Amino acid sequence: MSGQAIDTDCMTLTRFILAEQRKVPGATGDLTTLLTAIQSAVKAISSAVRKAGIAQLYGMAGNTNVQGEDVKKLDVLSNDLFINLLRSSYTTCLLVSEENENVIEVEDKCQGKYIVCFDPLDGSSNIDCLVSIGSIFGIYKRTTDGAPTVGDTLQAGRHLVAAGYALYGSATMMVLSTGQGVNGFMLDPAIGEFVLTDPNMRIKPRGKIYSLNEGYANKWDDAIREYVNSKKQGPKPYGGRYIGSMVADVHRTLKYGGIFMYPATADAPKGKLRLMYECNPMAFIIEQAGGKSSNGSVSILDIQPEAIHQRSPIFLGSSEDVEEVLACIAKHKQ
Ligand code: P6P
Repeated sequence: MSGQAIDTDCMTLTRFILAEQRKVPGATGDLTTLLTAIQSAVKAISSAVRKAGIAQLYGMAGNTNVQGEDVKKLDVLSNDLFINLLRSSYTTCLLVSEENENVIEVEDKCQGKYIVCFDPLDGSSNIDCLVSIGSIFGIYKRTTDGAPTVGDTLQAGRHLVAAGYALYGSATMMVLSTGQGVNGFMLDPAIGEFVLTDPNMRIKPRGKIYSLNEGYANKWDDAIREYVNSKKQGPKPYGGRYIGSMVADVHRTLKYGGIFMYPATADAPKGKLRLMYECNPMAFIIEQAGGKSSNGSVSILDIQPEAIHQRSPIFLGSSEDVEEVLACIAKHKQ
């Protein structure tokens, strides 16, 4: 019979998460349920992201489909999917979304012990030119009793229970860590499952790529300008790569090595990227893969959050590359 052979024993994300749970004595299975809910949201977003291009192809009006029904913007749809699937997993009590000004409190009857911070569709401004975009999430466990409050969400990244991202690129990929290393899963549309394709992902100690928006060069401080300039010197200068979609830039950094940066600028003294649902989850993943993260002074994961939408400068990637830019920053502070 022709056609693609089906692996009758493939390691799906669902199977992997369950196997991880079995390694934890006394595990209730709530994290498994929660990660499965996130997986379902990502599958639905992946389908919508890919259909959006087709919708444009058939010239559908911006906000209505052929039935004249209102079509939600992709970032609104993605946010609704995350919120509804997380709520209905009975494992969460508070949600922090890039799309919502305030913390979302899950109704009593659906409450569980986890807190999820997420950017449901990061880089969505890139969708019309078909540049890869992604979803980013970080999971904490509540540490207090009684009614959950916004204070429960303000936990440093060091306390993350799990974090990961989905990349809607040439394929749809989920990269996940529950604190025992990093694993990558590719969505196989033939079976509708994420399949383990990148076990135990590790980042090189040093790469050959630097990644930041050089359009702001006149807004950088001297240390960044000196570091970036140094990467262009010598017989083997680094390559410059910048997609402008954090998930795509960080995934390339994880796969190929090098450094991703969104430093403070004169216009954005705290940088642009958000600590709780962009910087922390990505720093968790990179550090779990053997890399390094920093805000220029300390590991991203050691920053004590004060507000759910606060921003942070970020340097992320191969440990030797991050250490090099930090040495440059330290030199300029003397
Ligand atoms: P800039 C996308 O809008 C985003 O939030 C991240 O995905 C990306 O890394 C960054 O902003 C790009 O920002 O200022 O370089 O366009």
